[in-house]
Amino acid sequence: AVGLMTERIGRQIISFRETDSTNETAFKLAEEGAPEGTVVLAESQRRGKGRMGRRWESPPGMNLYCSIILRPAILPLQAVQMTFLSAVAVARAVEETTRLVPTIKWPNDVLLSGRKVAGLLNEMGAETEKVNFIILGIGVNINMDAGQFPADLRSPATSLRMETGGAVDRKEFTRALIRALDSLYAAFLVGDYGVVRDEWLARCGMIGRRVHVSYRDSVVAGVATGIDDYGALLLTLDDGCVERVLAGDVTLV
Ligand code: BT5
Repeated sequence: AVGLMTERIGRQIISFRETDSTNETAFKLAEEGAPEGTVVLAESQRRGKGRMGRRWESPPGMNLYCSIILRPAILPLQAVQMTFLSAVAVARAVEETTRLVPTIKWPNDVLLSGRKVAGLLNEMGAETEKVNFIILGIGVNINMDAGQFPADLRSPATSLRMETGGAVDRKEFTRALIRALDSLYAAFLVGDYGVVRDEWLARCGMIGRRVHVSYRDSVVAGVATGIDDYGALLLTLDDGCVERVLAGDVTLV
């Protein structure tokens, strides 16, 4: 399909009625040489993916499932900056289309009223020291109703419609998201990652708060004080030491 009049992202948009996972489709297209900025959209996913083998609920006709191919000249270590970029873009698009003010939860959630409205799953095709491509995977619950979530997600998850009380135009949201991604990515490419980081920190609901981070069998407790350029959450422990947390699930305590 013909794309939007953006600089890079969305100049080519490929839409599917159904895929296993837009991330997997985009990954294959990227390996076959699809250009930077290609956007893969699907009406539904048979096996929408979350992190660590988890599932992303992807019913047809009401939400946004999209994956974007980027080819930034960065080190694999810096790839996580792209997750922050996509979180900020989702937050901007939510604000623009609904006037609601979302918060970001490290590392990859966007929340409304403390409930997850969007999830991000970025994947990378890389050699040892070089990123070949990055897939930004973005799932946003747009018009899903409470009853359409599996029972265990009814309280931790939400949708734009559940928060605003009215249907939200999916096309309009998608356009707002792509424009936000395009402009943040343009800033990123000219060396302005600081813009992304500062807006991410301003929108992050947990900076300055006491949190628990659990990863596999261990839990670390401390005050979330920031993020570094490699995506780590900076946690000030009770003894004053700063710990860099690279992965895990955070809860406010
Ligand atoms: C994520 O993982 O939040 C990443 C989700 C990324 C989804 C997009 S959709 C387009 C692209 N293609 C893909 O295949 N994936 C990406 P994680 O932090 O691991 O959270 C997953 C957990 O969120 C699940 O275990 C559930 O508890 C919960 N969950 C599942 N579906 C949800 C939904 N639709 N809304 C809110 N929460 C959900």
